[in-house]
Amino acid sequence: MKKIITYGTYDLLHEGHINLLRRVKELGDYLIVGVTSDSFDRGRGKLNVRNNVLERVEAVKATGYADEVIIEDYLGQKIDDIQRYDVDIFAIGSDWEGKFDYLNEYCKVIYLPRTEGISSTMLREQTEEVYRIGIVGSGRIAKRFVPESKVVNSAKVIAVYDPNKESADEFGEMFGLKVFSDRYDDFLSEIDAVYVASSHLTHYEYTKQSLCAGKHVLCEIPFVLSTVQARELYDFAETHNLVLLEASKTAFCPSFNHLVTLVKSGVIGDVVDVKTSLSKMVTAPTRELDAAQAGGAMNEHAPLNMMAIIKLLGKDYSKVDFYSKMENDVDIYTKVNICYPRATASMTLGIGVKTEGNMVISGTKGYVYVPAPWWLTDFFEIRYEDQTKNKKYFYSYDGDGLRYEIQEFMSMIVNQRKSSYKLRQRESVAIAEVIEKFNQRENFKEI
Ligand code: C2G
Repeated sequence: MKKIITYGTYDLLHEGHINLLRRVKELGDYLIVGVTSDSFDRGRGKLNVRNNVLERVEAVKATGYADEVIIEDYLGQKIDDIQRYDVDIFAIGSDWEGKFDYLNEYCKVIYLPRTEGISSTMLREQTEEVYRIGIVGSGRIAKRFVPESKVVNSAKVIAVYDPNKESADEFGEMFGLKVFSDRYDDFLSEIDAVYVASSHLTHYEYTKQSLCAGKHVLCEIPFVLSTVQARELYDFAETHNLVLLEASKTAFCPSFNHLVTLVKSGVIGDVVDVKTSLSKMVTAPTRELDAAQAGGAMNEHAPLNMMAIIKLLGKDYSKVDFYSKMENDVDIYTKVNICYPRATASMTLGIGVKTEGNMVISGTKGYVYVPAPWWLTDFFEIRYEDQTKNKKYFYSYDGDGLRYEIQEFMSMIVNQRKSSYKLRQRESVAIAEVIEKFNQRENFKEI
């Protein structure tokens, strides 16, 4: 029996795919089709695939050409599959001409002519709705947003708003955007969605005004500094059918998502402690050191660290204590101890004290070590008493990493999903709650 294998994403299955599968099948007696997993596609930069892996597998099966469908989940798998399934021929479309010659060592490699004039990319573009995005703020983080948005389908940044006209003009010039610096309503009237990347204390107002004008909002961290405000904004978005998402970038990053699912599935037993730290030194004058602009290590760094703790231990902590080193009314260092009924957690945050920015998740069977900078997760290791069982996980963290949160935001808009399991509204409210407790100096001690 002659066995053939072929691979693909098969997004929005079309005539080109069907022609290829038919011709591939004709090469032998038994056809195995490898369909890429969602995470494998994300890992190789395909962020815009429309159908999920189950839909794509079903579509391939429905062609009737595949005798077996398998999932392609890692680089190098083709070599394993060819040997494991004792494959005679590897066949793929001519757009890959030459790229898989290295498989000749294991089986015959055949490139079949591709069907001209049709592709998944073309179909995605034809059916794609483009959402016009306006950015509020023109600082450091806003500058990273524009290039990152370019790799996400449906997202088109067209305008910037900043009351500081000079800064807005410079930003607009740099990225070819329409510039607004006084009338916020005029800015809103030109766009469908807003990315709020202005200074902390302005987040609530800009988000509220944008939602009131019927615009979806992606808001930078810290989202807002009060629970009441957070709930009010989420409730408003919900009742008005709008997407509101906190831009907690690590929460949307594939490697961090994988870490959470591994821990949740019990690889280190019951989680008993989560320890995170993040320090970024700043020098005056800067808003991070200005109490009037809600500066400080907590407001700056608690959102990402608290997000990680909540994703791992939940939002129902029983007690939280803060220990801070203060300078001019701003915490340049804060240690936060969080008690859960059956676990503990801590965050060590600094803007004027330097520390190692790693994360350690301790469990009854082992622990996860994520080296600094844990929030740009591209590697972690699961470690056990018996070190031979340790396992290392490597990922790529593409660009500045904002593409993952932009992709989630756009996917929520396009698919009319109001909530993201990667960061639930109630989790975002719980983050605001901890920050609020600190700002109200609850269980607070100066050191
Ligand atoms: N194809 C074709 N004609 C088209 C479009 C695609 O013959 N007009 C072929 C491709 O050459 C490929 C298969 O259909 O053999 C699947 O294409 P995609 O879904 O685009 O998958 P791809 O990204 O090429 O994945 O490990 C994955 C593989 O490397 C290929």
